[in-house]
Amino acid sequence: MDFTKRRQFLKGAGMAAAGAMAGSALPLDRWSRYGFISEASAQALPLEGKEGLTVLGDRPLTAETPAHLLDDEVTPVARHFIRNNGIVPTDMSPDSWTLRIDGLVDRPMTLGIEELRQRFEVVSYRLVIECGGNGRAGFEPPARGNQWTHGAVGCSEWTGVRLADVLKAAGYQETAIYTAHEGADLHLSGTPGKLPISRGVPLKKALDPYNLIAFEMNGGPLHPMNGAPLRLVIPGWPGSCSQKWLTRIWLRDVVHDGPKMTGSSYRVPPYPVAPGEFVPEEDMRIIHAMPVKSLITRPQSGLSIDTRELEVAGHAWAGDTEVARVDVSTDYGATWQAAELAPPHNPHAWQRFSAKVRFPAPGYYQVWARATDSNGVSQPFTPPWNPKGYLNNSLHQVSVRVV
Ligand SMILES: Nc1nc2c(c(=O)[nH]1)N[C@H]1C(S)=C(S)[C@@H](COP(=O)(O)O)O[C@H]1N2
Ligand SMILES: [Mo]
Repeated sequence: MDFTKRRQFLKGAGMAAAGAMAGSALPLDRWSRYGFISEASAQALPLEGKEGLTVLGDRPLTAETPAHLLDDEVTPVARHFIRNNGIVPTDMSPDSWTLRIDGLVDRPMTLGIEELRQRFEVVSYRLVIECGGNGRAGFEPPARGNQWTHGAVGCSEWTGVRLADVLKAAGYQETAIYTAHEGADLHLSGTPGKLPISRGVPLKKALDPYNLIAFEMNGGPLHPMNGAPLRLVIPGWPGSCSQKWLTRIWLRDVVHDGPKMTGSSYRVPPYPVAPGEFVPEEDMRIIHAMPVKSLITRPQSGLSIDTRELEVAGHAWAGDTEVARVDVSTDYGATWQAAELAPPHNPHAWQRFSAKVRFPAPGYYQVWARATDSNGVSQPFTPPWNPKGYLNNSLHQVSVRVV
């Protein structure tokens, strides 16, 4: 992190430069005014502690990470993307935070963060969170919504308690089939009590032992824009299932129908459609596991090199399953070469791949990567078009000029 630049930046924004610099204790009171501050500082404030992100929008704040800044095996807090749907809560203090577990449970509970730590086993996992709309910018004709390119994805190390353990302790009932998640952020209209987003997952997925109710990110506090002080992490499914600023989980005997669960939100047609084709809303189906995908994080696209050999590297992940292989091509898919592929650090972590490629002659090249999951399903060459522009897992490519 370039501290000098950041200090100047903060001065420019008319703010004290102390405090957040150390990077450990984030000054929550300063962040928390987001949503109630002038437009000039609206962009600057929430991005404190973030580095190199591309802001797509500021109301709500959405920011993605350029592919070459996602090279780390564990995504640094500063480089984890931000997808807000509403106005960030004003109070994120961990000491007074409570989580309510209710609905179809035998023992409804209200738990503080310290209580969660005491009562349940605390575990740390590296877990991929990817926005369901990541890659939307690649659709033609364009799909409305945030025009994410490749960087609405991250794999940080999350520490917390297992969602499954908490649901078991609450005694989920036989009739419960779906979770419903609520957070403390507010609808953009500012209407008190109106939620911007409340999603859920089938109980079967909720009981996956790798879902966390997380209170730490990479061994420190959660970043305010990533859901401090408490969030869900439901890896492998659209990021929207991972409720930030988590206040309540209730169990239901119907498919949850909260904001962004219904209509065409996070839904795709169950059959392939032509680009631009109209799909009736009642045909749209809720997205479950995310498809197999890979991202080239090295080299940065646009590189010029004066050697014939180059190390290509990145990550691959595959929703609820594992990546079995990654192949790379430097000739538009005419020939392929197997990359080295590491096993995941734990289930639902992304997997590192790398390959040494050779360029036969000077010129312009595209390097492509293509991952295949353990079911033998590979990434498509062309984004499978759908009305809301979800699940673009087509091949990532970077360009290289050999001089
Ligand atoms: N309370 C709340 N939780 C939320 C959201 C939100 O707007 N409010 N956005 C969701 C979406 S759409 C995504 S992709 C992820 C993004 O997590 P991140 O911002 O920490 O990267 O958070 C999810 N959880
Ligand atoms: Mo998302």
